Amino acid sequence: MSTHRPSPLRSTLKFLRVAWELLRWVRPGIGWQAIRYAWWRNRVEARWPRPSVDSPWQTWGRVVRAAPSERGAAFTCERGTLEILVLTADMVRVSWLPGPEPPPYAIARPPETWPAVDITLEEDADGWRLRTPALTVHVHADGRLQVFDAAGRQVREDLPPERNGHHVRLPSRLRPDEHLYGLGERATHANRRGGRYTLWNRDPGNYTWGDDPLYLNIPVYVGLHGQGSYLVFFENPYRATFDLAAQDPNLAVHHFEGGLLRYYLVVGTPPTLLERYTDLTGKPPLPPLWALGYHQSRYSYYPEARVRQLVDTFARYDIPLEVVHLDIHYMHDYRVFTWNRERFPDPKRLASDLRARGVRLIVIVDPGVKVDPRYRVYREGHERGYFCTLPDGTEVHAPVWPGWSAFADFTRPEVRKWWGEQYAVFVETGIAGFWHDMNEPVVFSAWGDRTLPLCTQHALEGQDGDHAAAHNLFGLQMARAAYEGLRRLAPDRRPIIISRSGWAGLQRYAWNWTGDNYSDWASFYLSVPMLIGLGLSGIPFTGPDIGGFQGAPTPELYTRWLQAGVFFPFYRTHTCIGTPDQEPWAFGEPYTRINRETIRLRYRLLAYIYTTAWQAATRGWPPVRPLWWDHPEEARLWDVDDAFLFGDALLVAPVVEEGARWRTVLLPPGLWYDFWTGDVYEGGREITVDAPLDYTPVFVRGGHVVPLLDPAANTDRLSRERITLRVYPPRDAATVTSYLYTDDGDGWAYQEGAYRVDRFRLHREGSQVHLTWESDGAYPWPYREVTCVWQGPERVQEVRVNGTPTPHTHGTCRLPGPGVRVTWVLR
Ligand code: MIG
Repeated sequence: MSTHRPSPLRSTLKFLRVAWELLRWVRPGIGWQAIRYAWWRNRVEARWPRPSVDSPWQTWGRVVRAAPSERGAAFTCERGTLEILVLTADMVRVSWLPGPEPPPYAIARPPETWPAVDITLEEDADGWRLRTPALTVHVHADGRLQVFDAAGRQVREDLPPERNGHHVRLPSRLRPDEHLYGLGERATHANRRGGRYTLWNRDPGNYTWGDDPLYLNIPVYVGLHGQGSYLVFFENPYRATFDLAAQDPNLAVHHFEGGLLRYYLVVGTPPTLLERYTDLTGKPPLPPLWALGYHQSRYSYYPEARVRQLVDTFARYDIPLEVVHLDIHYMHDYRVFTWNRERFPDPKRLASDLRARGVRLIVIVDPGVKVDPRYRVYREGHERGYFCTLPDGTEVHAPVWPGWSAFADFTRPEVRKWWGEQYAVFVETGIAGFWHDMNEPVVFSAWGDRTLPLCTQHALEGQDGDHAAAHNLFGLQMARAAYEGLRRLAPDRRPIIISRSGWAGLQRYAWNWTGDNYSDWASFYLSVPMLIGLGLSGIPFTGPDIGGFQGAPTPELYTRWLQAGVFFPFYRTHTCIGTPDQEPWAFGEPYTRINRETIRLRYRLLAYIYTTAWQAATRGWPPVRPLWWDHPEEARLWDVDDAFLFGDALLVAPVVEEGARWRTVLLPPGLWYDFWTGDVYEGGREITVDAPLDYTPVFVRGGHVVPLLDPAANTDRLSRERITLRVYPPRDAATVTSYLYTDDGDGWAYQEGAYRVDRFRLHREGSQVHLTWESDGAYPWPYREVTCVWQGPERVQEVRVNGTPTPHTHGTCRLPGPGVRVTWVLR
């Protein structure tokens, strides 16, 4: 059987590392708990074993007949049924029955609610063809499926699936040039082809290139080749192994250790794929604006005086700061939903004092509830029977930070409701957001898989199942419990939860961060393909620990990482316990000065970044995108791991090499401007640019308007006094549209129309460049002063605003506001 087994040497090293951590930082007793737990877990797993799998693999046999169904077709096979459901013209759902219905957690929109699609079913000598206006599924008599786009190009080919007991596997044929992206969080190249991946949420300890799996696995990927692109999502949360041409160079084998073989296939361009996938699994809610600011964290800032001092120091250095994170030491003995009153005697006061200075607090929340009858949360959960049990009803206890702990069964609605209510203590205290850690779930186990016993029972919304069925859903349902609780507790605010683990659909409730990386250049580099992969898996809001978690970054590494992080949706420095200081000023000059300017750049870009968040919320498009996002036909871009697009207009080329003061960048086709120097480049080729320590190369796509805020001072960082519109003229007559989304920055009034979208359309006509500025929505234009900065290389002879010549300097002028038409007359 092909499950992932770490080598004995590796597990021993891991054990020693965990034991060392425990001895050093927790209390000696917990090392014994980890040994006792592992021993107990082995015993209970032996007592309630998983069903064995030893029959030979069997296909579904031949397809013998087909019949149209309500919105698709059912194909009767010798040993089961293939059911194809058409959800949209470009998305079908394929189910190989029999098999247990998956728990209802990933899908945000049930099949019967999608508008009807025109479909036809035809039979010929070669099998059956199910056609929609956008695709054709060709079902062969042996159970093979070919999927074609509207132009008749084959985009995907699935071979006959097989089953063995409760295991199922699907082999798919890959084209020689096919590239595969996604699978959630992966410590590898953005193109996952050639690897073998396990889908089982896991705390790897610290990780680097090649470690697999990590905390957040999602069985979704985008396939890209010369004939087109598609997305496939397997709605099956069981542990799985995806061999993406690791063994056979042209075969992907998807093996699930249980559950129904059901998958969704979408055919289209990359933006459509993500839009459809998030129509299916849900769009992320629009985050509050403040969450896009700069976050400072460490394991852990305490006591209160140190937190205050931290905020003072940011102010003293005049470095913008939005959020401080409190790690596990704020709790009383690691009891979740409590405060250590010696370290934090008056958290409410602390929160309001910081708030008065424009700084918010986010606290960590772990799922393990300390087993202690005198502790209210445990007592309540225990008395109501809300914690996970074994088949005989015994509560499952496992050691985590608080020692022996119990784990709520988040797959029950009443348990989620109860858990969600616990956040009241923090909401009343003025805590702004929550950081969900350890929710794979991970437990301290001296050997074996560091999670709950597989025979742990979960309700799964009444379907009932064990931990093999529910493990990958634990973090997702914990995030849901918190999100739904916060919507009730603070109905006027947009919840912020940052979750380490999760599954398909996590984006509906939470952001993510990429866990315990290292403070080295390789891990910095790795953060780029990781974010690209998460974005293509439907998780747009994520970011790595800037500067690295384990170890100490060199000043240069920290500075470079912070520069790249300006363009990561979640922008947070975080570091482990026992590491040296990792604040933006901790490395002395010239780094402090550079880091200050870097974080200010984040704030200057905030209106643009907020607009990328709005695109994520409305279209499902990740802010961090691969270079091929709008040029999937450009094969040269398919393997780029060290650059990315950020929103519609920007291309970011981080400096991921120590000592480098220049780098090469492969530009996608089109016209590109250097954000810093204004130099103009024709894309579709590789260029070499300067990359001084002061900044990271960034490019702007020709035809775009980039809004920059102009915070007068740190304290004024979210001010809407002044805005600059940088105009990057296009090369030709084709009109390019740029968007700027604005609303209150928090709350839900935007859903009642209190938002605005400003659209800037640029096009060139002979020796003139025209900008039209139109707007939608009821929210008033908030900026008092608008400056329009001409970024073209051409000399400007005259600028006309609504036809009237206007004073300008090299094309740069003041604008009255929305609704204007501007013309630059070039020399
Ligand atoms: O076992 O809460 O990934 O960000 O600082 C370590 C302490 C537990 C792991 C998280 C990390 C956090 C740390 N946690």
